[in-house]
Amino acid sequence: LGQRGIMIWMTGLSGSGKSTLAIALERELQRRGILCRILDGDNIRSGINNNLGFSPADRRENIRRIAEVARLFVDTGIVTIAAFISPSEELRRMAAGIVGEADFFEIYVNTPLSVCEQRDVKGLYAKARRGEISEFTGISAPFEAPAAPAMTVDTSAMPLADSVNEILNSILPRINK
Ligand code: GGZ
Repeated sequence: LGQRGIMIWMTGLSGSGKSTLAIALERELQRRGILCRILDGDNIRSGINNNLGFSPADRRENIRRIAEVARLFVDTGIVTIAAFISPSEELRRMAAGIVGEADFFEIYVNTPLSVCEQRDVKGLYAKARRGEISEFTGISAPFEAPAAPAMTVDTSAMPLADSVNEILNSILPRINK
């Protein structure tokens, strides 16, 4: 395998664009022949973590298992892209500790809450405002901004392709052997 593994950890609110960014980044990596894997709610919360909800304890266990699985991928040499809210510095430091700080590239998808709420792709913000979903991040549960992310992107202020290019410029030198 002519590549090194790295963890690209996207953190941000629901609707901030983490998954969209992850998919666009995956496409560009695949175009360059780089083996990569996205971990997101669609393949983790529906499977290995289908017994977990959104209490602080469940979010912690969610992130812990994701980081343990990610470490296996990264150690295999795979560029591993995680797209989870991971709402606190403590959770993200735990993930970095499990994966390995040296391999952990943290991206803060800093799309304003107002924009995420306007997008409301799945109608979850409206439900949270009506009190139909409890502990909803940004509404009734906290989101703590990263203290020192490797990169910050705002999907409402910059074209997606520009964000992807910026990420690629930072990570390609660390991937190519
Ligand atoms: C936050 C919730 C909640 C609550 C369901 N709070 O936009 P989505 O729908 O697809 O992404 C959100 C996803 C968040 O799961 P994560 O595993 O990323 O969260 S964490 O890292 O905090 O464990 C949202 C949906 O699940 N969702 N209920 N109460 N997001």
